[in-house]
Amino acid sequence: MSIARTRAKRIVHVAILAGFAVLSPAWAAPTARIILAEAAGVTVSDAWARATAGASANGAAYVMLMGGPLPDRLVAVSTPVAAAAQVHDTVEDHGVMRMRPVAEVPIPPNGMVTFAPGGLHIMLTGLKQPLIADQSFPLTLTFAHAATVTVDVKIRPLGSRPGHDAPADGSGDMKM
Ligand SMILES: [Cu+2]
Repeated sequence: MSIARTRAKRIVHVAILAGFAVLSPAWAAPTARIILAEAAGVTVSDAWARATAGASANGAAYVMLMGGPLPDRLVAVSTPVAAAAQVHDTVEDHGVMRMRPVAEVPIPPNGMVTFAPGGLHIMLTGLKQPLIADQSFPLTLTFAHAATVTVDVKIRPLGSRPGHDAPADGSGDMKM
């Protein structure tokens, strides 16, 4: 009974998304933002990372997630350029900014989740190659419901700030 209901809900979900895709092609988006990939129900855009200095073993990547009509969750990230990729958040602990792993990132319906320096980021540990400005690398995002999607992460020069549409977080010297 419950399995049948879940399947029925999933079919409706897919049908709604298919209709949405037909009515709202990416080129009709009102903003100038480059849509890198549109998973079923979750849109991933503005994927970027800072170039790494020297032989740094770690890096960080940032994305913008736009929720679809139903709630979803980002449950895993991976990339061939690092031994491990994991979502981290940045929290203040007695005046000290610390990073902590985040198992899942909730994506509210039609809500936007912005990864940015000083906040949510995708920690890349054990980099297998330096991240060189103006190059890019693939990043795969796995969601609880939406289809898995792989986006191209643009590497920006060291010290670059988030895109114009990301909030200024005043994180100053935060590197991750
Ligand atoms: Cu981190």
